[in-house]
Amino acid sequence: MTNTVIQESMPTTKTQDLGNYLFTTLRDVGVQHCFGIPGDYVLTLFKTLEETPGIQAVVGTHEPCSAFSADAYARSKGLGVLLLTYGVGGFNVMNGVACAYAESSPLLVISGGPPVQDQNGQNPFAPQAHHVVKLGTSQLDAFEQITDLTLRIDDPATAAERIRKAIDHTMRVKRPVYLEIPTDLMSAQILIPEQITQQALRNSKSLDKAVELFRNRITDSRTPVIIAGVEVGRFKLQDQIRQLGSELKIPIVTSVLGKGLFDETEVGIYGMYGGIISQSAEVRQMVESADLVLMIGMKITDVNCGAFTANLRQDQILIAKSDWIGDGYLQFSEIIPFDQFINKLVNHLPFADQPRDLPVAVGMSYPYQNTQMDRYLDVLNEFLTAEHVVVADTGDSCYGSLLLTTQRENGYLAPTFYNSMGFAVPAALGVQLADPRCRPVVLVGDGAFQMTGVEFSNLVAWKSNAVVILFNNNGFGMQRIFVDGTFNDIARWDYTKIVELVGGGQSRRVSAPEEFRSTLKEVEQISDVPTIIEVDVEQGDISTGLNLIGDAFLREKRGICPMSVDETPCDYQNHCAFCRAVIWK
Ligand SMILES: Cc1ncc(C[n+]2csc(CCOP(=O)(O)OP(=O)(O)O)c2C)c(N)n1
Ligand SMILES: [Mg+2]
Repeated sequence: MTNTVIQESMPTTKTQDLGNYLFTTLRDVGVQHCFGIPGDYVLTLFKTLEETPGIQAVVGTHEPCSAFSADAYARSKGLGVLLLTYGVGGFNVMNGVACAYAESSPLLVISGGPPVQDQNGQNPFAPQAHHVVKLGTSQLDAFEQITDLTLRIDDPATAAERIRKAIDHTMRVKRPVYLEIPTDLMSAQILIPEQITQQALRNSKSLDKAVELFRNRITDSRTPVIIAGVEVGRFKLQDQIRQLGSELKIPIVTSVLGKGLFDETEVGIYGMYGGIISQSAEVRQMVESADLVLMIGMKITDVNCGAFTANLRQDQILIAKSDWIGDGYLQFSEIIPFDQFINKLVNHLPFADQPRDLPVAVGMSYPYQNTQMDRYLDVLNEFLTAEHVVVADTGDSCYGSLLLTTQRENGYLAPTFYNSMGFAVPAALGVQLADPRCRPVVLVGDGAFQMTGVEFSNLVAWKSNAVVILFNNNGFGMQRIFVDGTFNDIARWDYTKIVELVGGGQSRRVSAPEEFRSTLKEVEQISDVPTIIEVDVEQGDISTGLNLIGDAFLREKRGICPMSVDETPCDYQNHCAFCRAVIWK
């Protein structure tokens, strides 16, 4: 039997306003906020949204901000929604949607579009509508490159089914989907089938074989380790992975992109592994010496392998992720749904008596005290509790904070793979609206803050208690370690004045770790408004985390093996990292 998706639809009986159907369906799957900026191509939908109870619009300061907010919301809630006007709105979010694609975030992009009859109009006398760049199809075509599926509504008879398909697909594949709704159909009465798109997955022989392979290899292993990757969070499989770890006595670490999937102080969780950027030398040693490494939901990216320093052999590895279930050599030929596979594996527990014991906890606290950034991060580490989600922007904020110990499930959020600047301040809004019980701790550089920091305005408007920590090192610090020049200098702003500009929040400025500690103590007590703390960092000072990964990347860029410290080829002769050996060969 094959693993086909069967879609069925039943005869239609009733009709409903399109917008009303769209927003009530979204609300029924748990979406309470839609992010975006109105424009005349989408105003009708914004009005319907306003009139629909239980779901509301969050209007950003700039569409790129809305995209990051919706991405963060999607990662936390399981579905995020962008609502945009055509052209100016659509093209403005493309970087954020690309980020969501790269980082496997279930983001539904809904854009208004030109009326149906205008879309492919060849009439030379028809005036071209504003915001339409080339053709009425251009925006949809562009989104094909950065989404998993593009759909346009063109008929009231099939509109409901397409809306349902767009929502289901986004939630199933955990990637962005683009849905375009022409202005002339936005308030159309659409036909609602009694039952739409039922999906059934048949059992598959490959699924059973894959479970058997994993079971046998785990049973034979004496020192297995699980690396839990980002997809474990997207598919919300943390409990299943915990169960695997505890019943089979297998220590669990996360990958770099999976950082924060678990409370990092939890029993059975041993921190983050990523070659040179591992949370401690002991974590690295434990993973690299394991006789079986179960990579579960882990993307194979340069950052995830610690810039090619992850020292794992192909024969050590078993892989289970959405596009590959198998070992380091062979993938099962049929696509097996990742979550179905994990659930089936867990349902067979325990496989046999496990003679193993979990290792004792390994050192994980922030281990470096070398630089000013290290000392700031060390102070921050003292303050992190089960309430905090660390939201890190690209730059030293991200690479430095990888070595923090977060104490909450889903306690770390960053664009660690796609690495877009400008993510963190808007993402803090998204993650807190998705989960009002969390308190975001935003780490952002001065450069990234200049891109989207004005979204602090919405943190104020939505009464967030986020703490925005802005590391001001006078420019693009991370770029300086690769190639420096005046292009890495940026204008010096008085960042604390943002609270005057937007009319709310509190601000502080500190210039030494001790002062940072007393300020954090004070800010802990501020519960009703966001705070921004500008932290002075000497130009050129970077954290040990950034130094380690930056150095490995620098070697790779120069064609030197990142694994060999003395610049001679390593034992593996340019096949040093598992990612190169296994996936890229
Ligand atoms: C949108 C975007 N533009 C450019 C870059 C390239 N880039 C990566 S890090 C960086 C500098 C970041 O500066 P800042 O936010 O101040 O953080 P720092 O490196 O100083 O810690 C730049 C320009 C990027 N990653 N994303
Ligand atoms: Mg900077």
